[in-house]
Amino acid sequence: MKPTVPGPAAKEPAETSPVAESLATARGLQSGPDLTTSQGVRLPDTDHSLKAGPRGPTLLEDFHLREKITHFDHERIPERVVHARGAGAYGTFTAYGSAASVTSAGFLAEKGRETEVFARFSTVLGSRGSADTVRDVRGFAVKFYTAEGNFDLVGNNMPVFFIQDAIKFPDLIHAAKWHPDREIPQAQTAHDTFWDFVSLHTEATHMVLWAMSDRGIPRSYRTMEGFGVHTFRLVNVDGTSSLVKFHWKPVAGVHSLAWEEAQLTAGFDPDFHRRDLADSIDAGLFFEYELGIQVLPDTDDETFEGIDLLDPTKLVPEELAPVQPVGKLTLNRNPDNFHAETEQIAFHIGNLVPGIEVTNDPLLQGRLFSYLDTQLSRLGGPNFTQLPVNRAHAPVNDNLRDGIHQSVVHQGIAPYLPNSLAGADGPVPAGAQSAEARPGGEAGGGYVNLPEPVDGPKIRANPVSFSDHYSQAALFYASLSPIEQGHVAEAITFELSKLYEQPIRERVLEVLANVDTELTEQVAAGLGLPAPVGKPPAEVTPSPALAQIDGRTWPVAGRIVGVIGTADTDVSTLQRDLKTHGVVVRLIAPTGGDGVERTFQTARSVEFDTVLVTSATTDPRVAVLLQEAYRHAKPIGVSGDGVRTLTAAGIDATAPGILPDPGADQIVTALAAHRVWDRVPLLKPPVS
Ligand code: HDE
Repeated sequence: MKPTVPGPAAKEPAETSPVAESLATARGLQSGPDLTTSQGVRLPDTDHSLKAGPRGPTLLEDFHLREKITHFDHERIPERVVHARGAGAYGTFTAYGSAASVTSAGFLAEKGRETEVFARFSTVLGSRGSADTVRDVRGFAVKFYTAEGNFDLVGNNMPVFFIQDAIKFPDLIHAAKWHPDREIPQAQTAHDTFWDFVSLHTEATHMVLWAMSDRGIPRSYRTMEGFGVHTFRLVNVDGTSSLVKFHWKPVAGVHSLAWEEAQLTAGFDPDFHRRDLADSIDAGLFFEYELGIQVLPDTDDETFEGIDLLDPTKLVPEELAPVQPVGKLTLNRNPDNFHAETEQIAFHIGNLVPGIEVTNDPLLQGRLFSYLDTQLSRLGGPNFTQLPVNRAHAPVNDNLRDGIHQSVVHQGIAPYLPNSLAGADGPVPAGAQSAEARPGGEAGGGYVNLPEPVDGPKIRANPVSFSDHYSQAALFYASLSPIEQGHVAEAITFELSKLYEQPIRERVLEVLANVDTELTEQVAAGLGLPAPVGKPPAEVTPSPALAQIDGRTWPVAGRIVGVIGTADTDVSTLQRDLKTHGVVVRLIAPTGGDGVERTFQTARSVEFDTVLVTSATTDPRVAVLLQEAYRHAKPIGVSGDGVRTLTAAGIDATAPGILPDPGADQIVTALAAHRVWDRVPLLKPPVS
């Protein structure tokens, strides 16, 4: 049963869009009141196989049994080699028109133009069935079904990457995934091979700090930033190019789980993020992000303020190049079928449209090969672009033919160019010609690359600037708020504590010593090791935009308040008042009953952003729930006899963020700050 969540009614998708039409056709392919075989033969009995008498052997001639079992045997497809665990949704991207000066891509340039999208969020390391809340990088992949063809922005929730050259990707992933002998640990970086690799391969240092920061454990896909990571090249209608970095800015702000909360959630609700996405959309509490670009001059050296723009381990601080908003994405429709849509969607960084080009970033260059290639084995052949979720909205006429699972019935006899047998209006394309060459002379608008000169000796090498592995790691760490810095130290200490090999711990400390002395000392102290002395970069100018705890407040839609009471507690007024802010209220009582959504047995703190305790109980499960909420710096409201419950749990009712008799407004104000940051200094420091 779906939970009752407030909010405006979920919007029905516009049934007129091309994707909706192709999906509607796909949905309609199976209908009718009777069960049939896949050949359409009606079946009166699907519960008994055909046997020689009730006790006899099963007969080979039972075509229904054989078809049913055979199809079942082949229900699974290979999971993605990385990013296997994910969830997705459809949405609409609306352009502000502000990008018109830098790109001819219509879906960005034309003010008000709406483009349908599918977004898939993912973890990187875990298998399909792993938990959502593990510490990991999150994928943030968006397919824009534009009128000029599909454009895929296949990004992550962190702006840099572990490696500079695609050729290292198999090494990185072999080190980061489970150990090959026992296939453990699942969806974790807290193991020897990961830290072995990243401590030997120091260009990973910057990204490792991002992964160990709060960005590695987002509260929701709704509260994650997204980044294209690489530098792209945009070209406007005049043929002028700029270098750009893509950013997704969540309207709800950046918000993360506490580490203990993330670990508990992996057990209590491994589907935490995908459930949040699906339930929120069902409730009309849509996920929203602004797309922004940092625009940088396309100079010969492809460098900006000393930052090599082809190096994917480097970011450009927003203070040096502001992120300019160019449009808004609203995710507003759940897929109907996980396999058909979320599992079969095929992203490819080479899905580009006119006005958007790639650069020579060697990580990006290798990705251009990988994505198409991986779909061939994952989706079983070259015709995966015909699957409804992958189909372009723009007309497709590609002269590609045949292959496994071909579902187009091609017409004509001349799928080649040049030809003299296909008429201009015929089913076979006349060719990707310029406007002049087209019959009727209509605008060409095809994809034409900027004629960039390419020159250089054949060589396996990186630019010299790529050898700076520490200055931006230091920049990132120095830019975090003190609370976030503490979390980084705790996370690294936690992960290194899990290693078997002491020399790897020591080597990581030596790497950290080149980033920040205090961080190195904290981690070393937590591990009981001496802190090596390194040479952190002498000068770092912090970039405040990299901190996520910065005193700002955010919209609270989608947050959940748990009310601890009895089956008789009336939460209707609070529910009504908070509903206007998109906040969900759940009653937690000793046993089930009318309006009770969780019992003391089924409730756990991780499900709630705020807890309101209204009745007296000494139930130890409630004490644990409150203690966790307190430790995770969540606002806690107290009313009536609730104060006795709080005291029994050993919580000081005068501590920061304990709200006496809070009304909806106070709860909203507290939630808008994400957590009670003032309480953090009172909590026992885990690293000592
Ligand atoms: Fe990917 N990556 N990747 N990646 N990646 C895949 O494609 C690859 C990289 C990213 O929701 C695979 O269809 C190489 C950076 C996302 O379906 C595969 C390299 C970034 C997703 C692949 C990278 C990403 C993938 C696996 C180094 C952020 C999930 C299945 C050169 C900018 C997309 C698939 C989805 C998926 C290869 C590095 C993002 C194997 C070789 C950097 C979000 O093709």
